[in-house]
Amino acid sequence: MASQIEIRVPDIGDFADVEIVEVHVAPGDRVAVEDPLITLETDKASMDVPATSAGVVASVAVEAGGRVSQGDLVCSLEADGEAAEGTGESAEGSGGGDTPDADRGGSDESNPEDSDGTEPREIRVPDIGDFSDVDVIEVHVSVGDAVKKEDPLITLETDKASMDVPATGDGVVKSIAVQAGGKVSEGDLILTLEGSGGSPPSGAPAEPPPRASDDQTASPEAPPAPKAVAPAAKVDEKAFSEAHAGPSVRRFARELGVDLGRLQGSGRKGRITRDDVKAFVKAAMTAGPVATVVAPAAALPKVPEVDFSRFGDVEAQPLTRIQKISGPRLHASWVNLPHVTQFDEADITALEDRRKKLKEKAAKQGARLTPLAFLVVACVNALKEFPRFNSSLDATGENLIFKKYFHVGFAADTPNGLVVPVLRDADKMTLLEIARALDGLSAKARDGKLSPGDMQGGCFTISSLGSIGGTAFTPIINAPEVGILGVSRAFMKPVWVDGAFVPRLTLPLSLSYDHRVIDGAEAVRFTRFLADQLEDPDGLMLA
Ligand code: CAO
Repeated sequence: MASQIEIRVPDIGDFADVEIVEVHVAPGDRVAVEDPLITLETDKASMDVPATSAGVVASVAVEAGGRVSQGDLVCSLEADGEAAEGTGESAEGSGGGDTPDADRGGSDESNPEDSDGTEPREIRVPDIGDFSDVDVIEVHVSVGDAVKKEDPLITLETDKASMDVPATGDGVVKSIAVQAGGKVSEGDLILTLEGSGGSPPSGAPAEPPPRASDDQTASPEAPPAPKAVAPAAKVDEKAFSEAHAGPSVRRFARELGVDLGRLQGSGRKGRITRDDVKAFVKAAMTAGPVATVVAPAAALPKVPEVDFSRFGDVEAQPLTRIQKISGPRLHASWVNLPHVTQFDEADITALEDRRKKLKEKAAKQGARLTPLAFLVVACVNALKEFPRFNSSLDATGENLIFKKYFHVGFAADTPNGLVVPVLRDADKMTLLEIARALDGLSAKARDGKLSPGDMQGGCFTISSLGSIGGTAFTPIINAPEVGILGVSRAFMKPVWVDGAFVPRLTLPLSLSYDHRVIDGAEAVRFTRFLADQLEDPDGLMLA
């Protein structure tokens, strides 16, 4: 039989008037035993008040932002069956072992009165309620660090609460007895402090080291914004422990593999709520435009390691320097950008006639005229016609940056690996200037003499395998560019014209594009435009 019970704030140590930072339930919600009802936060700890009985919430007596003390009504519950034993459901209840004694979150120094400030003082784990063997998730100090009263020394986390153990006085850390990943109980030694902290020993930093949250912006692995990435990516434990969230939200995030350090809270003072975690997971699952270029590779299943020598003779060769650089970039683009490849064909019969006629003349002027030079001109015209192809997503993934310049990169095969030199301001060059620049940069690439500047600033890339062969391929976008044109070998194709097949020289085009930025219809318009350009050499050269 269901019976209505009142759930009240249990014993929360010496605290009174504690802030409610989150209310997790609403009337009508079904809760199970131990489900968090509200989260309280003091300046030292945050804690959940859990349901001590399963049932349906009849009414909620508190709201986020409000304050409560021991015995205050949290909610009434239509409890399933007999009301649970436990005491948290009434004013007399103690709240069982769920409540860290946050007032004592401050650390105990042994005999502080006796200390003259120069004797080493032991700092031990204070009263942490009924908990024992609690996880140390972070140690904030190192030997030699000067700490001030109230500086956090370590962070402890149970499945119900996380709490800092702060220094209760100034001093310099002489030795540390705990480590992250270890477990502690009340009374365990944390560290010894000596001196009053006024002057740290030589070599010691004058200030405590920055916390993880301070140096996030400097870390390429943990950009401050946008915060949404794959939820299963490796969790940055430091950032996780620093995140402003209550125990139940932490537990929820742990269950889903979400790195709280990557979320921005929508709650008061930036607090991360359960809804923030849900929204984060949803964004990651739908791979929306907020997904960032943060490699989720850590979450990918691994390729099995094989000892090839078990099956025959082998020889190991290290990757070249260029391969070591380009490999991760290609991988980053492959896993972060939703690639689609649009195939098309251009009739280049007339263009090839024209090129052959011009080739010798061009050679006399120091230019080797290959189809690639014409492709650069056609691509510049297409980029002008379809400016989204000449754009990039900004770091937030919410804005497109349109480039008003036309720097075209081209993939070059070199003995050391793939490089992409860039033709700057290709729109301001004549066909012969483009041909000469392509040749000059290709020679530099082959000789390994490209400077970093020769490979920067590209807006769009052409990868031409036409001199080698192939019929089509799916090039990987040179991110943060949004498109790349693959070109395969031109071939003779019988085309039905006016009642008869006629041979036409046909150039296969393979355009890969970032589907977050470009729609399929726009992509095929782009390749059609390119084909039209290449099919009209006069127009192309006039342009
Ligand atoms: N179809 C048929 N023939 C083609 C062609 C095509 N699509 N493209 C070029 N050719 C011909 C050229 O016309 C030239 O013949 P002629 O001397 O008779 O004119 C011949 O092939 C050799 O051209 P090339 O390769 O010397 O010059 P290019 O301008 O076509 O290419 C460069 C220059 C640097 C792009 C090329 O040497 C190269 O490195 N290509 C490989 C790019 C690559 O690896 N892409 C893959 C990247 S992803 O892994």
